[in-house]
Amino acid sequence: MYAQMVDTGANKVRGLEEMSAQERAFQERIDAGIKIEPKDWMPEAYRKTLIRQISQHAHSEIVGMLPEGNWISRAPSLKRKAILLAKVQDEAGHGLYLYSAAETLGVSRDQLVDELHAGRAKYSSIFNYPTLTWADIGTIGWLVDGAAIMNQIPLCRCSFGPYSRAMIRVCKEESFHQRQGYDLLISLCRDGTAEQKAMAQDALNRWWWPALMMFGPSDAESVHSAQSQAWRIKIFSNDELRQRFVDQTVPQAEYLGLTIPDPDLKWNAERGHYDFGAIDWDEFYNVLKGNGPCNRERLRARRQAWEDGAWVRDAAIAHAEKRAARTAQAA
Ligand code: FAQ
Repeated sequence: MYAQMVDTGANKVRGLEEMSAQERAFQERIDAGIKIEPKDWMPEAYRKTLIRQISQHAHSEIVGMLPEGNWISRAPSLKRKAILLAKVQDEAGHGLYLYSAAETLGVSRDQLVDELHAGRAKYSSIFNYPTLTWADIGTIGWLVDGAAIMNQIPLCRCSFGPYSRAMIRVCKEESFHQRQGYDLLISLCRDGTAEQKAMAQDALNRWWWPALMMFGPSDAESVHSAQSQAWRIKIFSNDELRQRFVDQTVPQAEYLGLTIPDPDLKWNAERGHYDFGAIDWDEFYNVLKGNGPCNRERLRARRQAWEDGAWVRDAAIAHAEKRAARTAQAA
């Protein structure tokens, strides 16, 4: 596939004949489906691309705890509270696997977290929107985790071993998250009152378009897709995954009796896919620049959590040092 010169996005990818012998051998390994492990030789740009994507992904999981964490104390029953607590805790775990996967590439978690707190690192645009009602919690599980799974199942087959292995467990947990969100919406829409259904519709109206933006810019605008696909860091393009997500989600909305807020949405029998309306890319880029409804609040909350946790880190280091000294004395 590589020799045909991949050109699926805004950037171009070098052909095999333009590469050094070492780069060519590396590319041929990837084309043969052999995983790259941390100690293997890799082009510097491959390493940097992975650190960029994996760390953005890790930050998304950690910042992504905030919108849902907002509702833990207000969940309407003990059962829903326990489910939500477990979900938010899972997201923390995902962040930690991902920081660990990034660390195998020679960068430290502290460096990555510093970048986030300095406002220099990206995380998913979706987490800059507010959770205004309880229906938002169901909608996040259904749409946000649904989009995350659509994007992450292929990543289980990506070329970098530690990332692909982390994704297997993450995807299993994300499936549970998606189901719990949909289950919550079934309670509101099929078993609930007219008011509860209206609350779910309002949540869908607000989250639909930001969920579609999670997949990133259109293929024509995507800066990294062509090279990342050639390296099998990405298996499918942003638009391919977005289309799959729309196709999968429309029947789920119909089952709930909810209307997707897109007048241009319609089944295209010729393509075998749903056509959908234009995404407001100005909104997307504005959120990326830090001007979304909650960007500032999210960063403030993360910095505060980091500062409040300093005593835990200090205690853990003091304990480790004491143990090491005791072991050295005994030896
Ligand atoms: N938000 O050239 P591309 C979750 C940036 S996890 C912010 O297409 P690429 C679980 C992109 O970084 C959700 N920035 O880039 C959960 C790049 O900027 P850069 C996160 C975005 O990397 C659920 C620039 O635009 N998932 O939800 C976004 O090839 C519930 C150009 O874009 C992952 O991170 C965006 N939406 O493709 C947690 C999955 N889209 O670096 C809690 C792994 C694009 O040049 C609760 N990541 N950008 O400054 C990926 O698959 C890819 O990185 C994409 C972007 C597809 C996100």
